[in-house]
Amino acid sequence: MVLGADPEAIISISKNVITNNTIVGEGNFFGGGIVVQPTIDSEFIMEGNLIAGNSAKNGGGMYLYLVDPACYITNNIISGNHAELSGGGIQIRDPADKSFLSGNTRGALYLSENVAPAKSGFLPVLVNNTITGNSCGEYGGGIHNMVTGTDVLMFNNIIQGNSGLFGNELAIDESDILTHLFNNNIDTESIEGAWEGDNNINEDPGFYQDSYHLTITSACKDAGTDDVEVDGVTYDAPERDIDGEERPFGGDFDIGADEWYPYTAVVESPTVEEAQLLRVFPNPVAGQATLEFEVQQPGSVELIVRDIGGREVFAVTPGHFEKGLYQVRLETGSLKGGIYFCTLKTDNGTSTRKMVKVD
Ligand SMILES: [Ca+2]
Ligand SMILES: [Ca+2]
Repeated sequence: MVLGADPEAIISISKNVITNNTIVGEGNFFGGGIVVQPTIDSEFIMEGNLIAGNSAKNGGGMYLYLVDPACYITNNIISGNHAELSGGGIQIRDPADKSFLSGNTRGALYLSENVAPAKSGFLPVLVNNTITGNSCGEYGGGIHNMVTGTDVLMFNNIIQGNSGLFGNELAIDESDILTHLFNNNIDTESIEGAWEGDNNINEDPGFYQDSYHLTITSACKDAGTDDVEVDGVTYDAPERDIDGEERPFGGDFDIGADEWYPYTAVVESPTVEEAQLLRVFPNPVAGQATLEFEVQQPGSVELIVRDIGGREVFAVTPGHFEKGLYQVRLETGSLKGGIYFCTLKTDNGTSTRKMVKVD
């Protein structure tokens, strides 16, 4: 898509699902999932999108061409995209690079910006994205950064499990600009090109079975940062995660698109017609209990666990839940042995289950 807007406008692309698109042919094709090319220098925000399973010659997941480098890309999941050449997940590019015209090609997220420095003084920022399982045949399995006109900042991102010939996770072409990397989960040994930064980790992300929600033992929990300062400008991490949940939860910001909460949406639409409103398992329980419940109509949900004396020992505060099946994981290790009552309140009614804790 080509976006035209008032220079004062903010262009926003959010909460789209862009999957399984392919561009094929003999030409030099960019952006299997999405091509974004603003025509004038508006600020650009891209958040909460799922871009998966797309392919192209370059920029398998996404090709982004920015006139003004001020862009904020956050809470996106970019997974399983493929570029025949470079930028399996994302490619960031500068139109001054004539190779763009001569068929020299690049890979999955393809970000491009103009040679002119940002009027706003802001850098392109990638923060709290989950970029996994992308691949390409040349530069940058996860991200290929070809920008020459400005520094680029990446923090709190998971960039793991991508593969490319040069730079499995990240390839950086230009050594005259700086790619700033802070608090990412990335194997920095595998980066092709020059970068600077600190507090990056290289750990198994510890995903839940949906491959982007974090589990309770994930190394990404509380390993992010609330902001990063570059050249006197402070860049903030997003206030909410891909689920719309507030950041931070617990001690600090998490790395990736998900902020870990004790509950997780596990499927979007339940298929079990006669699903019980609330299930508790295992039961009896000694360690971690799972409380599973179905929300049949979008609305308010409250989950409370009380001991036999009626004292509240655990609660998920009332909040808006979309239709779906959810699981709450409850650590019962600190609870005394005995009988507990788990109560789910939804707009449709109340469901209570007995849970037996054994020491
Ligand atoms: Ca946290
Ligand atoms: Ca979350």
